[in-house]
Amino acid sequence: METRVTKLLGIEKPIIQGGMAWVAESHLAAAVSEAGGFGLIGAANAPAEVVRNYIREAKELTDRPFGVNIMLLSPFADEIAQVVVEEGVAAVTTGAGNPEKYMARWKEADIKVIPVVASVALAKRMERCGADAVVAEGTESGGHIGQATTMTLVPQVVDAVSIPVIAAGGIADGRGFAAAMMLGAEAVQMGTRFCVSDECVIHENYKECILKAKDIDSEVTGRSHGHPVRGLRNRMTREYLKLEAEGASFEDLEKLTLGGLKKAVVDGDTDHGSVLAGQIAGMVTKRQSCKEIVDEIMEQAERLLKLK
Ligand code: TUI
Repeated sequence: METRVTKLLGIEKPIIQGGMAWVAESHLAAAVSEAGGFGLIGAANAPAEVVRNYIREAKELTDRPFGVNIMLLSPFADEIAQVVVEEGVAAVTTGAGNPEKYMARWKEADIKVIPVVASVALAKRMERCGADAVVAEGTESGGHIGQATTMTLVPQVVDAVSIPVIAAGGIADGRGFAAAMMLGAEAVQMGTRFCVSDECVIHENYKECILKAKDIDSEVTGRSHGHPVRGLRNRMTREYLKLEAEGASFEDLEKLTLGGLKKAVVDGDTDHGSVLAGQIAGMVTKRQSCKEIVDEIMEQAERLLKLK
């Protein structure tokens, strides 16, 4: 399936893997790119040299293009913005902020720039600054989220900009893919489904939580301090939401989530850690390789879209 996004990124299939913090490392990114999609390394809060090593590792694992997601709240964002130039990555996506100050440098280095946006206003601004595409990410997503749903955000962003739009949030199969295309998207970005892929190196307990999750098992913590984050309900989110409802301070709430993602992803402590996942976790029920995931979604979507 060819779209402006497949041409932009030099890929066969318009499926991008989300640059998930602590989850999206070199093996996952390389496996998705090898499957014909576009893999991303999630820089999250990692130091620049750790990200550089991930990039070099991914280069060893695949000759296909892959990218890096830069989480703009990271204290290392400035350094990582330079590392991607030095390492010549194919594309950069950004999250949780406005990447404007880096755009000229990335464009000069011929890096494709694809900011993740949660509003029409930021999408338009990114287009004006020279973005090659945007990911319109709905509130169904896991992790740090905006307010609009994928169903409402994607067509409004599509109408507002001329650059290609990639839909994210609540997409995990061929039906979601086809629906996103109907809304005007030219690719999808998925996170939660790739978390349970064979190549994803996260702790088994984390994968089990996603596989067992039902439709309404995610919660949003942090709304009161302006950084809403979606993850699966557990002991930590229950405690967090209780304290948040009682008006606890940002500092007290932070104590509950500090290091929480590492706790869940690396140590497998899914009671006290942050098990970030999207609302679609309820539909993610099987373990497969990245190739099986990508092929199954494309097959189903092409049938639905009557391209086959
Ligand atoms: O960034 C994400 N998802 C993430 S980042 C992350 S690590 C983290 N953990 C706790 C708190 C904060 C970050 C886990 N998941 N997705 C992309 C995304 N970007 N979603 C929403 C946004 C966004 C929101 C507001 C982008 C820009 C924005 O406003 C920027 C501006 O200046 O107008």
